[in-house]
Amino acid sequence: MHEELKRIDKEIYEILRKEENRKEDTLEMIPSENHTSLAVLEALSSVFNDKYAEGYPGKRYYGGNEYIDDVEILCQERARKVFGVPFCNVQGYSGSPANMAVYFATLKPGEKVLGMHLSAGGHLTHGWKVNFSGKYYESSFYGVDKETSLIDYDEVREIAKKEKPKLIFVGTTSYPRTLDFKKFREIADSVGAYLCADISHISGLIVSGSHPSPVDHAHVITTTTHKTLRGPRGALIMVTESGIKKDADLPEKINKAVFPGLQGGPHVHQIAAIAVCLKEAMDDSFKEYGKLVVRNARVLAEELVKKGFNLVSGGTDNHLILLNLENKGISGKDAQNLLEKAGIVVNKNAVPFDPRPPADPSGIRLGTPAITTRKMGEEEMKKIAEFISEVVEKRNPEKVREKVKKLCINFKIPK
Ligand code: DSN
Repeated sequence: MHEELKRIDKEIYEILRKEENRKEDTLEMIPSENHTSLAVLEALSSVFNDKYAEGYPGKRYYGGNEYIDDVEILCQERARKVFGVPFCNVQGYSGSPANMAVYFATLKPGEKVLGMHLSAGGHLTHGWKVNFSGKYYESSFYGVDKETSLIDYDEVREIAKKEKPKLIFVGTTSYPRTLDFKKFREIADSVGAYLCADISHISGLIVSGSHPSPVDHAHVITTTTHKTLRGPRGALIMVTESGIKKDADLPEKINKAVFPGLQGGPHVHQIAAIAVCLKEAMDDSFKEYGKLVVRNARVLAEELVKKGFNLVSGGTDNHLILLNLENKGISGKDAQNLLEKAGIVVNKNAVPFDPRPPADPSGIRLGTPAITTRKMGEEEMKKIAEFISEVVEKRNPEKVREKVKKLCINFKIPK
């Protein structure tokens, strides 16, 4: 593989080989990452990369877009089918620009947005002050209950009533529990707001029937395509039937927000690769995959509880686990570094009401999407819980590193 790259640019080739080897003999447990298929990677590294295609199918500003139109139309069709929505824009470069397009389409600068607080598991683009969403829009936040670490829907309702946002985001980056989209819609309706479900973390679970879908509740749905959906980096922006009912022009507004509002030429190679991942997501094996991701996370959570770990909310319903390490006498940053030395790749993460700073918080976030792609199951989850416990309790990453390598050899990344 990569023979031409090796011939032309040995330095990049060598680094690429190192990265391939790193992936192969470590456990990727950052919940927002995955291992994409070779088919997705081949579409990404294709001549589709070369084409400018500003505009939309049939209405391009450049010539030579006959086949590019075919790719984009196919990707749109597959997205509509996979998620069950009447409209999907497939040109968003990634999650943040996709959410930005939703702001552009639904709000004027200075209008109000309500999102989940970053420290409770929200995302920067849901109104955080240092982000465009908090700088150009007036944001307020809901969090989680101090006792249960669960979203308190009554609190969300009260904040919405007081703040009267025009846009509400439901979507999380470190919330291990099921989201009640129906309740969010009721809250949005009570103040006349748009509801945007940002399902970036859980879109693969939704497609596989392992998490309820927001399709009957949200007006707009955004998702990245590279997390549980297991595609290339990229994004989808969907409008539902009820979104069109609320504003018949919403699809057109989303399209205009993406181009010419925010972006120039779409990344056609990315769109082709998204189309491939959506085709893969239609296969029955993907349904099975989503179920296994959740089952693996639950087994891992149960094993970690047995080993005295403190799990935020006590467990998980989805693909991720948030560990509060305060009782283990180690910070999230130190735990991340030690685990990495052992070949277990996780990321430090704030826990709700974290007394520590975001750069060195009390928790780590781990997930099962990538290790499930490697076909690991219940038995391996038990071993991994053992490894994590050994590293955190005994601080002996070198010893665990050998065991991780051995495990990885038996579970090659599918090509
Ligand atoms: N960076 C993503 C994550 O890791 O959850 C969110 O955008």
